[in-house]
Amino acid sequence: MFTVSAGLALLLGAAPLLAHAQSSGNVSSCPGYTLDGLQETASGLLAQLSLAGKPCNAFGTDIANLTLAVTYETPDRLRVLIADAAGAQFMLPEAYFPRPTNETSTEDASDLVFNYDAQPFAFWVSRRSTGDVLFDTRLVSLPAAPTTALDGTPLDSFAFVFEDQYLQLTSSLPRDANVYGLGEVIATSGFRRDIAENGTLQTWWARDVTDPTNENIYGAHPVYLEHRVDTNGTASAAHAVFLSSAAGADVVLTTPAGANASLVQYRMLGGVLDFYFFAGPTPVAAVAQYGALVGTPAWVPYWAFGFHLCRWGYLDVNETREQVANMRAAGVPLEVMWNDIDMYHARRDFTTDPTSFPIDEMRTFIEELAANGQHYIPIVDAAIGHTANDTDNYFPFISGIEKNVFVTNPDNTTYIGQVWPGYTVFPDWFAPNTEGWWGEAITNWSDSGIEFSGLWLDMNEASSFCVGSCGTTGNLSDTTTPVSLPGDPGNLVTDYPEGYNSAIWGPSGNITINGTLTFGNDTVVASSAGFAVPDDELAASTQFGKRADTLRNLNVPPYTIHNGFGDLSVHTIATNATHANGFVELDVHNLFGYMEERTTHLALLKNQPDRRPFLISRSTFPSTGHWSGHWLGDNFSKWAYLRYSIQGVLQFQLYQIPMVGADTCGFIGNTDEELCNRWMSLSAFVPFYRNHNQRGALSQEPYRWDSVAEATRAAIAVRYALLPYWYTLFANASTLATPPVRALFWNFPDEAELLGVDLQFMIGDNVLVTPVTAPNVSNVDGIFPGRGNVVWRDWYTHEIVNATAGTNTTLDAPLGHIPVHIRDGAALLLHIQPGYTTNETRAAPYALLLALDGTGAAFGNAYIDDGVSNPGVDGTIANRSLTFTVGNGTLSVRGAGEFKVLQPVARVTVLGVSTPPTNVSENVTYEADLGRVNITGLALDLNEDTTLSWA
Ligand code: MIG
Repeated sequence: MFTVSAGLALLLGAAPLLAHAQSSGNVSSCPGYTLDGLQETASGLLAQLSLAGKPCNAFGTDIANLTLAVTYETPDRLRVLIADAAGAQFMLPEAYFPRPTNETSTEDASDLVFNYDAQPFAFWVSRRSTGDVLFDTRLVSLPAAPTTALDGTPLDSFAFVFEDQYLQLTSSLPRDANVYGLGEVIATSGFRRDIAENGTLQTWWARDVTDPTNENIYGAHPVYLEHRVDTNGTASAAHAVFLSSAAGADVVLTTPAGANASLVQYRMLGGVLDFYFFAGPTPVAAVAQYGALVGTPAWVPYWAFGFHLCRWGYLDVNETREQVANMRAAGVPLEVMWNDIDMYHARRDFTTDPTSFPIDEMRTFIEELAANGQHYIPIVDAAIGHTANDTDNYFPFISGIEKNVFVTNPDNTTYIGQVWPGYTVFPDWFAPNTEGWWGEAITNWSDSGIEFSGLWLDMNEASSFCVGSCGTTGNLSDTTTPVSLPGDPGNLVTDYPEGYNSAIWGPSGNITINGTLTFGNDTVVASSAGFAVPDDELAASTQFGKRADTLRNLNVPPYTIHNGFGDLSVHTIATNATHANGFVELDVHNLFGYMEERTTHLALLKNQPDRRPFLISRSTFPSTGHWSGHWLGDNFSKWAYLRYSIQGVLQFQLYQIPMVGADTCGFIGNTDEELCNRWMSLSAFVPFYRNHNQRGALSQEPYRWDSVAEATRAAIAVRYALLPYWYTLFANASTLATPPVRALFWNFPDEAELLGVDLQFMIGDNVLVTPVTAPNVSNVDGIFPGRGNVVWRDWYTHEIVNATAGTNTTLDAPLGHIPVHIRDGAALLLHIQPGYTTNETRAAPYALLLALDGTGAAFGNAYIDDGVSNPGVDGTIANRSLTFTVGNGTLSVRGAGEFKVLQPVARVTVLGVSTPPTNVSENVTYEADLGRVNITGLALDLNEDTTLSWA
């Protein structure tokens, strides 16, 4: 079972491996644990667990003594921590994570109940109100292990195993359980994870890879939401389970042959088992309870909800500036212009190329943007270029060396990898000087002329092109093959969307990029044979002086997780690299992106304490949302990836990183007019709305095709009208942790037919989006939740949808039109007149859309502030919170808060009115066919409480 790849074994030699415990690879003989010494505490219990027999040493060394700590932290959150008694295993360092402090509750107050068997030790968590068992390591309903093979890996045994390099814990679940999360992943099964016999084998190991399906990608999120609906469809309950661990891991979801239950099995490469259970019982509540633990999402500036334009391959400032002008000329709103690594000098962070992006011109360009109410975001790569010689005066590298801020080798020399600048070093976010050094580099860049409004954090898995270390200074592996970038001669982008037909959509040649990449003083190689890894034992012995008991194999952990790249050090930092605090890369690999996001957010805040930092980052981890948003990475210009983008957005709502979106129109390969048209329409209803393209692919800015420009203008008009609603949902996220975008069943939890729906989604409680996700069609099927008890009205026409309850309805959706519907009972505050920028949009008055329910009632609320000031972690800024309540033909507006709202409500539209208003006039009209009352010419002051009647 334990194999080392031939090449790697050769490089490592036999010696280091012999120093480690012999692994049996046989989990089925593991003895389990016995619980004793139980003590009840005010908020739970403490106990010891001792190994119940001969160590099996399956994938490392069994740890004989464990501690169990059960804490009822709040009425809806239960923590179950199983850790080694010695405290030598890696635990997430609390100092770096936003966590509630000292929250304790009691068992009596909780709907979750912890239960256990002492011998062999097993535990289960049940729901007091229903008696439902939510999580259960007794595995009573599973066939005797070992059982079926899954994806080629044996599902070895269900034993509870706690070793220095392998933890295994299995819980049974209801047969065919509805499980969501456990990514980051692009699952071909959809948002709902596949739990059939050959269900899911998900790996957690952050990886820079062009989006594969069903494999580990950029981030690791060991959290799932499980939803149960009884067969009558009358009762439902959701809960969530979070394993707070950064360990590389596999997690398995399957229904073993012959079992009347399904299971989830965790296989962790180390650390401790730190589980949190969240009681729900609604999906939204369960997600919010998770957010209350890992930290509420960062406040998003108002402008960040505008449209963002980016590509790899805007080769100079003029080409970048031209996009801004072309967008303006086409009348397609552009809020934020981005640059990729093309802007850099010698591919180095915090530089601009003196020829193609002269700093003075950049300063002027960014000032022009600002003068027009627009913004600028540049890229920041994770790796820092290594200087070539003593005269190479690259300050971020030189000062970083002085300040000891880089990841090291086990012998304390600087760890060297390779990325776009050639040889590179990597910030060690755990080192004490890193935050100051990083903040200084950022400030210097901004002060020099790159006055950005936000930053784009890329390559932070972290990506590196050698397999592990490239060697040490003076002894670097040979550089032979220069990297050929997409778009370079010989590397043209020739792929098109499924079903692309040049006869219909017109010819499109391949673009050759003019201008070659030179790599400064280094030549970049695509990969390297060099794997100069010093003896990992050294690294092990530096861990806080821990691990005197055992030596871990840091290079090749005995259990092989199913990393898509195979060995763990491929395309990233070697697992034996060393960080401050004695942390080794093996333990903190999945935290690299998270720590960069946290450090960058704090650095920006330090420079400008009053302004909300805005970050979009690639590699994420639980709590990322507190500091940063996320884009879904390197997708393909394919219809399949347009569809996958929806499950991606939904996943990240669950992960509490709600500011998320895909590379619209697709990143890799050429897009086409139809795909780009539909995708620009879809992404207008997704929080982070950015069109981004690969170097060398056909240009895909929305103005390139008339139909795409038109579709984009139409979709943005809706998006910008809805901005007060979006902004309120995000304010709720930042204060209450409720997710802005919802899977349909999150809002309608009793309707089992919605459990697998992931091509439609909702914005908050009230807006249903039904995008077209396939080529060559002019209609789309969608389900309208509520089983006939909800009236859905078309956003554009206000007509009531004639929907069939509980099943699909076919809607007209010609190219350029995206169906959007409003739930009855909604009162939505809108911008009356979408402008070119969000500033212009906010400078016009508001409108209210009141969609009455069957009783003539509607309700809504809105949160308004200046859109940029930073309320801080727990603080508030001047704001105004409004409620809109409608009944008996009267709207009542109530407000609280001191923020002065400059714009009045100029128009109120009421839908669902069956009796004509009493005072019809020029400003009060009634359309009987729509049941619509239109009240115009108003100036309702939102700083005062008011009422308005039409009955
Ligand atoms: O290895 O900076 O995901 O958005 O355009 C490619 C160039 C590096 C990967 C990012 C992509 C970006 C690209 N980067």
